[in-house]
Amino acid sequence: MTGARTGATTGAVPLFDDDVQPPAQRSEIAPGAVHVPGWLTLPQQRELVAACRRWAAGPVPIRHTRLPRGGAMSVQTVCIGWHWQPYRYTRTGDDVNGARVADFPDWMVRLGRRALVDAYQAPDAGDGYTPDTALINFYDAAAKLGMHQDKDERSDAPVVSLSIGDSCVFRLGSAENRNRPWSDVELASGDLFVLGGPSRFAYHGVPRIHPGTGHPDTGLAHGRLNITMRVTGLTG
Ligand code: MD3
Ligand code: FE
Repeated sequence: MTGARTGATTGAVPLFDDDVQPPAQRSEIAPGAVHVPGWLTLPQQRELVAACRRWAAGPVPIRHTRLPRGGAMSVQTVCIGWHWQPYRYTRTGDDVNGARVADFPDWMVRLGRRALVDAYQAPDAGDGYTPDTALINFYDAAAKLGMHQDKDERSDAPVVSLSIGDSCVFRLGSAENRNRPWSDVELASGDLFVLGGPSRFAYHGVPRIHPGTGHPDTGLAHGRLNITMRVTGLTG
């Protein structure tokens, strides 16, 4: 454990670079879809919760994303690097307050590369992987995410997902349609999930949260936080 750090996570984050990850049992749910339970240490989870709290406050505050046909998502989302709104990415939160989103930090690029190395068990799996956006979702006890595809990115690079707080049911279907067959996987605090290869454009969703299953030492008293790093394929 590093002793001299303050609460700030801007700049280098020694914790993420120096920590040896605890041994974790990977399982390949579908081709290219790898679940690594318990990948994040508790100090790493705390650090991520603190960073997400700051991003949730601004420059573009966390919100229930409004859908084009009216209505809003039950999940609350804040974005960094690029701002997502259905169904495009922009640099500014045009559906919130118009401000430019926070930069995507280098330490998160390095975390994403390490995630690929560990998920795919190949030392070079992270080479050339440079995620440039993250969608940070917050789920209260009642929030859900319907079956959908992530296809607003102009890249087929993998998505790296990190979960903190309450556990949930994560549903992974096929790339063809939102119906069965699917696999339900329990995602718990600290879990890593990588979606690459043939699974990158699979339908997926979060049909339920298990309230009260998170550990208070993550810094999240209730609810679930999910961070998904992506490559937008956009420039500018
Ligand atoms: C499978 N988030 O933000 S993360 C999303 O837990 C999203 O908040 C969920 O779906 C959540 O779009 C699931 C795991 C995940 C992320 C991206 C995927 C699964 C995926 C892309 C393709 C296939
Ligand atoms: Fe998604």
